[in-house]
Amino acid sequence: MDPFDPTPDDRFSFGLWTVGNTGRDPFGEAVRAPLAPTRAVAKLAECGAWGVNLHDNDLVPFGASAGERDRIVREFKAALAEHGMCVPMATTNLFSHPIFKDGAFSSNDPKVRAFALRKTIDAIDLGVELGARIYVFWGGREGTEADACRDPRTAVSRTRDAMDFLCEYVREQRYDLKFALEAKPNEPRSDIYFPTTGHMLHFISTLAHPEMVGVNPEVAHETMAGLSFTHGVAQAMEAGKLFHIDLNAQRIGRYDQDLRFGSEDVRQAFLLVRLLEGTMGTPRYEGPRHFDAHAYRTEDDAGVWDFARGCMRTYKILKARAQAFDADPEVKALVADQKDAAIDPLLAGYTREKVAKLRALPLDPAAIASRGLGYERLDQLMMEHLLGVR
Ligand code: DIG
Ligand code: MN
Ligand code: MN
Repeated sequence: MDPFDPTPDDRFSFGLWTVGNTGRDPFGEAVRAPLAPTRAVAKLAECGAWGVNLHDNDLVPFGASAGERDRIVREFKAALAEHGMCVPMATTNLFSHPIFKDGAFSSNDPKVRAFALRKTIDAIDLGVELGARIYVFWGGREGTEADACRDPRTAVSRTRDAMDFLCEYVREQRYDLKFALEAKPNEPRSDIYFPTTGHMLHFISTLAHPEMVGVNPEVAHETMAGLSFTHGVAQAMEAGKLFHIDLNAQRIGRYDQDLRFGSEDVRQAFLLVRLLEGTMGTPRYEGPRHFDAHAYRTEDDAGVWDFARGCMRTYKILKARAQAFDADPEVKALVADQKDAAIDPLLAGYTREKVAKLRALPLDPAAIASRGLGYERLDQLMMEHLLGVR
């Protein structure tokens, strides 16, 4: 067996909309035929994926009758059972239909906000019926071009009202479901509210049930904002709020490319996998490894599955490289925690005595500053592990 072949233990998942992306873009029509959800399940299972995610309308067309919905769900469940696939995450499409052209929860029109709430409640029911335990909110249309249209504080308060309402719905239904909020700075709106994972982490702290809500950071979105994705994910992990993650690749300064995982900034992809897999001996991320990405527009159907296999294979190669890197004795020596029995106790847990001791410490700034840190050697070692020569 190829060590980089995916297994269900890797918990790799894809959205129906990812492998089902038909290649339509603002400048061209679809280049691939639509992919039936049941075929997506079969093909993803064949590739070695563990789970498949969906927006409500990826599976049940907008406006479908109740009978049509039940038939589609029955067929989809049969495909999941036949291929041993699960549905780890579900979400609502609150961005495609023109009704959402000025947002959903933050819209100025109460009828739009009501429609968005109702659509989300129905989509939550669908996700739970399919076994989802995580529910993502991506507010792709929650934003502005003409910023004078509303006080941005109103957008925040309307979104909080909606999230608190939906948390209460999940509690009353006794659903075993957590919410994960996904940030993006812009596109399709000129500015999107809650533009980064950091904004989301604060927003969660203002909710009625913050314990039910975490984040779903995406590589491309934080990169579009010019931020370190790994640092944002680390802060979410440290706060116990990394409930889900959208893995892909992105070149800074461009539209949301949603490229195959690891296909752009390999160093950052390596450092992200090292963080998620805890190869430093630190706590690892236990949630789904979800690829929110799609194949190049140049690709045919076969290319779509090359894309899916490439996402998972690159993740597993980087995991093996990170394991080797953190097992390297020279690396261990360079990143080892510096311990100082006299100073460490003074650095947390304020007391007046500690102030006096800090003031009495014989610290020589010039001598301390003169120490080299060996980061050039460390980073070269990382490059050599990455390039497979060590
Ligand atoms: C875009 O990055 C968003 C939508 O694809 C979806 O709502 C969410 C789920 O991962 N990501
Ligand atoms: Mn994206
Ligand atoms: Mn995403």
